[in-house]
Amino acid sequence: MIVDDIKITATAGRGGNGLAAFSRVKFVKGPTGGNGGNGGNIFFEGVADLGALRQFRFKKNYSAKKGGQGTAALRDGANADDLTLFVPVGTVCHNLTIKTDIEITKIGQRELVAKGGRGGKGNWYFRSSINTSPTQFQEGKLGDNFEFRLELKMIADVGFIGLPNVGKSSLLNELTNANIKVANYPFTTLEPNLGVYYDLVLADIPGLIEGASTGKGLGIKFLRHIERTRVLFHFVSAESSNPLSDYKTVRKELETYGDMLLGKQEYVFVTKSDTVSADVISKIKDDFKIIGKEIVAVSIVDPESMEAVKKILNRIALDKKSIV
Ligand SMILES: Nc1nc2c(ncn2[C@@H]2O[C@H](COP(=O)(O)OP(=O)(O)O)[C@@H](O)[C@H]2O)c(=O)[nH]1
Ligand SMILES: [Mg+2]
Repeated sequence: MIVDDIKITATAGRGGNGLAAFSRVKFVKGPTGGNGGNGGNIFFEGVADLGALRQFRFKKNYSAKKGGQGTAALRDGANADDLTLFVPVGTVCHNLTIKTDIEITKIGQRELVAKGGRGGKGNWYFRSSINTSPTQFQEGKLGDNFEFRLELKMIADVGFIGLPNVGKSSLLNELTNANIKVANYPFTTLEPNLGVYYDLVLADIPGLIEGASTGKGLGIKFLRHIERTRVLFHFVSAESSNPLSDYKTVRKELETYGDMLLGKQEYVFVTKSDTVSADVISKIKDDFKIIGKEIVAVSIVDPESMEAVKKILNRIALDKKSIV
């Protein structure tokens, strides 16, 4: 299971206290209390592992260590080690406490998200010509304590959308080694599945039904995974009594989610083309002419149509290279 939405708290380390101490050596009077070390910071760092949020399922509270206490003989406490939490590339880190968002988009991207408290000054720091024996010292400051919501928005290149049972998962299986459960009933795909086809990441989004935007079926929460996808493959089944109306149903749900999905480049895949006659396929293609998009008849048991799909994917891969 991919964990894609989870809350954690991050508490950076407290600074170490400064020390009030005096030299005990004869004739060498004066303050010798060192400063406290700084508390550990907390960082988020991007990794390729899409399952990385799983680690937060059971352990929800993360704390960095406290800075070392200042010691006598003017020795400062050690700065505490920083704590790094690894999150998948594509994670939006919402700081719920101070209402800011940071997005991790690259592997190795490292963001300071909770700053450790500063160490307190020891009494040596407070000496002056008028106060040669200060007893003053500071306590270490508290580190940041924030609550985060970590939301994974996968960065797929192509999103597979359509009603349930139209062959999305089957095609993904056929193209990649994703090996997803495929069955002839709605909602076998209960979470988005990802497959990799050469340089492209393909996301199979669980079937949308009429009313998904109002919470029917699996709802539309999975659509966030294709917010940043450039291309959509919109699947309609050749077996349907009215593929065009199926298409419109799904478009309506996309519209409710937000305009950003409607504007994407879209191919219409008329799937399971092996189950109907060539006449039916050309009638469906005619019906779809009014939407002005590329229509492709697809069947996973027809190698020729699979080649056509691969050609489209290769074209998308080339476009991707020219954009990056
Ligand atoms: N005859 C035929 N059946 C297919 C084809 N693609 C998928 N199916 C079947 O259609 C059903 C639903 O497929 P699935 O991939 O689970 O659909 P999804 O819900 O859109 O992911 C399964 O029983 C598949 O075996 C195809 O090209 N031809
Ligand atoms: Mg499926």
